[in-house]
Amino acid sequence: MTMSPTNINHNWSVRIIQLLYFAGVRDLCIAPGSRSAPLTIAAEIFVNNQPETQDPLILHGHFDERGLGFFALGIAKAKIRPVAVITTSGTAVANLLPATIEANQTTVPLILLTADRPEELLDCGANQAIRQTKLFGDHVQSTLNLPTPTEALNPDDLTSTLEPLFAMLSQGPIHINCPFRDPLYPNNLNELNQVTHIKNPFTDDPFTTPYFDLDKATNQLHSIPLAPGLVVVGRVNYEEALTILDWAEQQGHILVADISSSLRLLEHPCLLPYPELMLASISGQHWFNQANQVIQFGGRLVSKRLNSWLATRDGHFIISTGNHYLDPNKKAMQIQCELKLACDNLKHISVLDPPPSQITTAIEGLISQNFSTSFSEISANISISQSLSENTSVFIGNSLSIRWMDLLASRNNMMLPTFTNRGASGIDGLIATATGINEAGKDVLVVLGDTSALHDLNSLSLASRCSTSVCILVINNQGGSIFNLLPAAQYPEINKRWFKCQHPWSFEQAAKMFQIEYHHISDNDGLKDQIEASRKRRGATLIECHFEPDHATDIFKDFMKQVCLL
Ligand SMILES: Cc1ncc(C[n+]2csc(CCOP(=O)(O)OP(=O)(O)O)c2C)c(N)n1
Ligand SMILES: [Mg+2]
Repeated sequence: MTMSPTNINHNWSVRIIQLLYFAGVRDLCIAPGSRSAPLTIAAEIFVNNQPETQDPLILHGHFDERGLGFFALGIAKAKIRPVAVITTSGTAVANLLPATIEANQTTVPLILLTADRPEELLDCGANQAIRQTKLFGDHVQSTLNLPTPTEALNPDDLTSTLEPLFAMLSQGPIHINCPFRDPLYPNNLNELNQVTHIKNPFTDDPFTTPYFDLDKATNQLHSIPLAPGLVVVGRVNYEEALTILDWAEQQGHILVADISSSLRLLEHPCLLPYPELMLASISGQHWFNQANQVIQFGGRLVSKRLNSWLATRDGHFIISTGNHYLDPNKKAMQIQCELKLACDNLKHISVLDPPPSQITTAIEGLISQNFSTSFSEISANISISQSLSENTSVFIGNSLSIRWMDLLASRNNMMLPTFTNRGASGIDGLIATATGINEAGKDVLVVLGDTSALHDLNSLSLASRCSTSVCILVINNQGGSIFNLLPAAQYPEINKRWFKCQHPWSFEQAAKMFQIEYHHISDNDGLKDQIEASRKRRGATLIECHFEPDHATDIFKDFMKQVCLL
């Protein structure tokens, strides 16, 4: 019996969705479009037919593929599991590139399902038909161009085609290009075949397939010398951060934690307070310099000072789950393995005793002297770090906020999942990423600059539908003030126009457009109160603080002169 053309596309698409589910996908993000209609309809039908007892697949929609890609990235980071995205053909696909780059740099498992015209409609002037398979270049682990489904192709064969691709997810995103021939829509949903439930055809969970050489990693870990050293923690996920802290507690080791590690904001005897300020001070530097070797978990340290210091050490070992090399100084030996395995095999190393507590007291004294009375961009970031509460995930935007937080954030008695987009350090997609993080069920507090917020304005529509609290803090210094700390500052007029892109705008009307609660705040206590109030409210709140463009960077330079003398 011949199958109707809509059912050929439908059976193929249902099987793709089923295999995604067996690969561990529980969140599927969908952007609108006709070419992807078979996948979208199959996803909807799959979801409507899933047994109540099963861990459900959840569908998320958004009109903008660029924001949707970042939203998916946020979900994958927060849930620590693969997330799939469906787009139509053409430039819709290209809009996934920024989020894909970030995912690939930081080994986040995204699955890009891009619908396409069949081969016979490419390079012949057909509408919305572009060459898609090379669009992601080196920024995906692999691209697969599926055949256009026909009656001759058996959906069962998709298992062996997709399994090796899914096995690459532990290292980052994969791209599956899905051509479909018309008709793309059934005349009636009832004409589509029922979903036939299948058993999981994968022998292993593809996402957890071992991706490193166990013997090699174990030997490398044991070869790390005993010498007195330091342990630095860079970007690791929350579960990995817990494992490392647990190990440090058992071994009595002190950790130097980067802001992207989820450990920097925690007050704990195993965590060095204010690592970067410590390293900037004379007495702190003296302490750091006693360490000959450094073991680093995860990579991409925010602190340039720490990176420069690492270049001066005799031994530097980076332990990372990913296969990207992570030492900008190009000196470190990198060991690829699970961080838990590393902790289990690092019982032999010796680490410096913590520095004298007077250094911390002196640093805290300077912070309080400089930033506790007046309201500045820096004091606002400190107030934010003091207003965090249980059940919150923190997402810190690139540019100055992440630097203020890394340098100056107060410590709390809670360990909060902390996220950043430091793979490629883009200022794009930050609101979308934060709303994706919110899908893991915790409240989210995101702090970002005004230019970054302008970049991702339409993602406020994603924020407007969040069911738990999302507090979006926009530090509006009228442009990209980071350039005040860069050589561009030597030419004030050029800096203002071409680097900072100074502007007069405020976000009140944007919040209104997306029906988001808005507050303009101009003092530290007001900021703390409003963060607290936003937590009690469900949904999104946009809090904006205005500052003069050059104020924070000027007072910061003065402050650092005082720190250096400690
Ligand atoms: C997508 C992208 N474009 C450009 C840049 C370069 N860049 C880095 S920081 C920055 C300015 C950010 O301004 P804002 O968000 O207002 O933060 P502030 O510097 O004021 O803290 C720019 C343009 C980038 N990192 N990513
Ligand atoms: Mg700014």
